[in-house]
Amino acid sequence: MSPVTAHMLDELSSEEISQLAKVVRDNFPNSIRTGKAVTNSSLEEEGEEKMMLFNYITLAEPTRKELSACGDGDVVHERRGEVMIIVPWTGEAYKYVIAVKSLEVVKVEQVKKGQQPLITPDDCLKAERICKNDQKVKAMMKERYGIEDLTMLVCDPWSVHVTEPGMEPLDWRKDDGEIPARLVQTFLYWRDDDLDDNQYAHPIDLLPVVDLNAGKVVDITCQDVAREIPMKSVNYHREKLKSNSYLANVWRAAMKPLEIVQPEGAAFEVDGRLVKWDKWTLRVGFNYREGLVLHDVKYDNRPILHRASLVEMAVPYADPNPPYTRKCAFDVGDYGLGYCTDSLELGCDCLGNIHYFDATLANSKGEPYVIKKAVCMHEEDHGLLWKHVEYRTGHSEARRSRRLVLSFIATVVNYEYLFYYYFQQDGTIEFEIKLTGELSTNAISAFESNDDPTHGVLVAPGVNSQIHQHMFCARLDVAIDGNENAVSEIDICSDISTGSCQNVFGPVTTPLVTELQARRVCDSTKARVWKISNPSSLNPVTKKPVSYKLIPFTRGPAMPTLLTGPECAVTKKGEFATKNLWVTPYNWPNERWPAGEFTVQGALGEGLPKWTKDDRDISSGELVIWHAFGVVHIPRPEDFPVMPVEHTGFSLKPDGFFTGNPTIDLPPPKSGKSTCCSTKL
Ligand SMILES: [Cu+2]
Repeated sequence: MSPVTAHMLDELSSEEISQLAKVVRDNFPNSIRTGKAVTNSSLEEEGEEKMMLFNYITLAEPTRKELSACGDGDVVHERRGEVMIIVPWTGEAYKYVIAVKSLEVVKVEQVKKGQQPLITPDDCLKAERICKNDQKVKAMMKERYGIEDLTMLVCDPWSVHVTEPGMEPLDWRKDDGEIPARLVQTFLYWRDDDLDDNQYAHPIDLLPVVDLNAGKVVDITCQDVAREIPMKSVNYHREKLKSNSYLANVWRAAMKPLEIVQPEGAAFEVDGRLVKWDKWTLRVGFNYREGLVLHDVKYDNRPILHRASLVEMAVPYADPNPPYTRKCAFDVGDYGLGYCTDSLELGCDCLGNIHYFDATLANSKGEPYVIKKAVCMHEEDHGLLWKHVEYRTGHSEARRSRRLVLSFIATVVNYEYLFYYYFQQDGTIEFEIKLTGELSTNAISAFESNDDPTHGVLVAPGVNSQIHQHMFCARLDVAIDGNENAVSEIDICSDISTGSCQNVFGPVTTPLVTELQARRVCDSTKARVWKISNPSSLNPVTKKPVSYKLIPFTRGPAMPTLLTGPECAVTKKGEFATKNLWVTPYNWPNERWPAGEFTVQGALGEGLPKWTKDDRDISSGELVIWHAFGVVHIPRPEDFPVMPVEHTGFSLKPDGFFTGNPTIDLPPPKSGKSTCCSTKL
């Protein structure tokens, strides 16, 4: 049974996950359960069991209305869980909604045939096993490269997306009655001598496509003439670095230690998933798809965000040479950031006085597992918050900025995404994404010169790293001082019509009142921001609605929206990333995923473009802000073998939310540990 103290937003416990899985097994129609097994599977020889696959088991979060009905949430209400299962031998998928306490099945719906739920960690491993066991892959590896033992073969599992328009054909749309294919394309790499060798230095010109439902390879693409596998080792693993002759005396001189010390412990309080720090309160959530979710974010008990998370990411690759026209990923919808979340390491990933939150997820057998230390929470010194010196008297007042950081890290195949929410004492919230990890490299295409790829950068001999984008989408259920919110666009413009000296410039405010009007892009020439205000709460000083502004991240150059052409399938699926701002009326749980619920092989035009077509009224009410942003990644040799972090993100900053500097009451700082090391005092 669920614990009596469970909050409606608490994720499912291990016990609850097991119970829900059992309910689904018990309720699953016998006719389907006893269906015939797939044939000709590469894995049959391996003796793999045919079984119903649990795609995810997660909390079905309540609506705002349901949540407010239970007051402060301490009262036990009937939480609900959501379970997605796949039946490989029919190609069907079913979504169950089940009451967590009574275990009553509230709803069952069959997913439209052919729509594919995301690729789970188990699916990724299975795709690699199928590929490595495939007779044709074995034959081609022998024929093309003289390799018979595939122990060192690495098969990176990439989602397959729509192949039209303008993309390399790949037929997964089976005729009626056939089992729909559930496809994973596998980019192949070689490891030189052992499992620690960096495979991305050894890309192989061979692209098998696996059908997970059929359990076999259904397509292999390669160039007419095999390229030699690049064999120069380029490593980052500490053991390999030690032994590699090209880095003799590997480690530079170690610097003196830099430790973060909080002698009296951290300043935050944690009660279950409820966090209190300085004037902030928030609730920590986590699920298989979004990873970290923030609920009920308040400053000084005034609401700011009802819910916030990262809900999608479009990663198109810009190589027109087949088969790379198919290379793109929607990392949130395709793989699930929660599923890809790493267990963090104290003193390495996280420095200082850390509180960790674990995450509980389900594997494809419906069994719970725990990602220990999935979310890190700590405090950071963030330089000065404010300062002034009265130069006549020499008196100085300064306050240091301390911020609360909540973060998690996802490894999506080759790449690492580091997600950080920062809460500052002045009411500012920042969201920063750091991008690192390994470039997804490829053998240079036969169409390219050997040493100068047109659509990528040579990062090692024979190793091409293609140009690509990472376009993210954050979903913000805003609640600025309450539920009644409105959005406007603020541009800073010159006004040469006023006065004769033409010295006038200032903000021009445009209310965003319908969905189509609210599809907006950044304009750094106008310092464009978007203001979210509460018309029913006036600031006593300005007599205007209290507000926060959404500021696109200013670190680094201004970044464009999605750069793929208007007819490209990636653009049609990732249309959310063709604008930086969308605003919709709150519609939970129907409107959660900006590129659609099913992104793998999914239809074009789903999500935000579809919802906003009706041009609904957004002049005021419960609103959702969708902010798309990202980076264009022109790989550098310096990004190989592992990439120093790139940054992107945005800020939410109070603008007329307070009557003055909210940190004026911060006591003067003192640090007993800071020392003067200068010899000339
Ligand atoms: Cu990149």
